[in-house]
Amino acid sequence: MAIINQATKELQVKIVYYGPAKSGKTTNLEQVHSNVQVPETSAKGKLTSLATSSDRTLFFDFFPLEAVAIRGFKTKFALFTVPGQVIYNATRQIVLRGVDGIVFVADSQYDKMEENVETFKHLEDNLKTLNLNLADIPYVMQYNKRDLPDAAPMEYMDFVLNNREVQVPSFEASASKTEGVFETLNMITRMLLHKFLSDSGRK
Ligand SMILES: Nc1nc2c(ncn2[C@@H]2O[C@H](COP(=O)(O)OP(=O)(O)O)[C@@H](O)[C@H]2O)c(=O)[nH]1
Ligand SMILES: [Mg+2]
Repeated sequence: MAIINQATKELQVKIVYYGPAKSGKTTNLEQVHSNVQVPETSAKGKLTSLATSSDRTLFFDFFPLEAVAIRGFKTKFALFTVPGQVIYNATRQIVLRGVDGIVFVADSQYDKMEENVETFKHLEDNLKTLNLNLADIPYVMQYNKRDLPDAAPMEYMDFVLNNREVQVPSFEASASKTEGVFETLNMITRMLLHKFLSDSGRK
């Protein structure tokens, strides 16, 4: 769950962008990093690359412009991406540790559908290894690369990837043009804040 820093009165919320290789996860982070509005008084974290260049995990954190205070704690968001290739599965598991919310970035092209499905299955398996259950974690779907001519219809994407008991919000995006990037991020942050508010209300 979210990390609470009593000294600075901050609540750090971890969001992981997960998906197959080359679906646009890094592009999402880069776009958020260059376009996000943060209060003048707070610094935006540097977009940082962890580990080696072939096994890259990217992250940065920021306070949103309207930093929401939950019980006196300012909320800070930390965004992570995972390396796409299956050979880096150990890294993907490490990145998922302590995750609060997930953005699943799928590639909309027809010939990427199988890879999307497999990667989603891996996500569920990796969460299980960490004793986490996807059903308990807020997540949204982002169908990226809508600008490409062989993008499958949104209904088809939802049918293939978002067909569980509870359908989650899904967004179309062309991340390289910033389209859909903030719509996706706003929804997952809203869902997380809602969850923390109702969790803290219950205690
Ligand atoms: N046409 C198109 N290309 C994109 C889009 N988003 C990302 N890309 C490209 O897809 C490639 C892989 O993107 P990247 O963000 O590195 O994918 P990652 O492996 O998921 O991190 C790069 O060449 C991006 O420029 C998009 O919406 N449309
Ligand atoms: Mg990447």
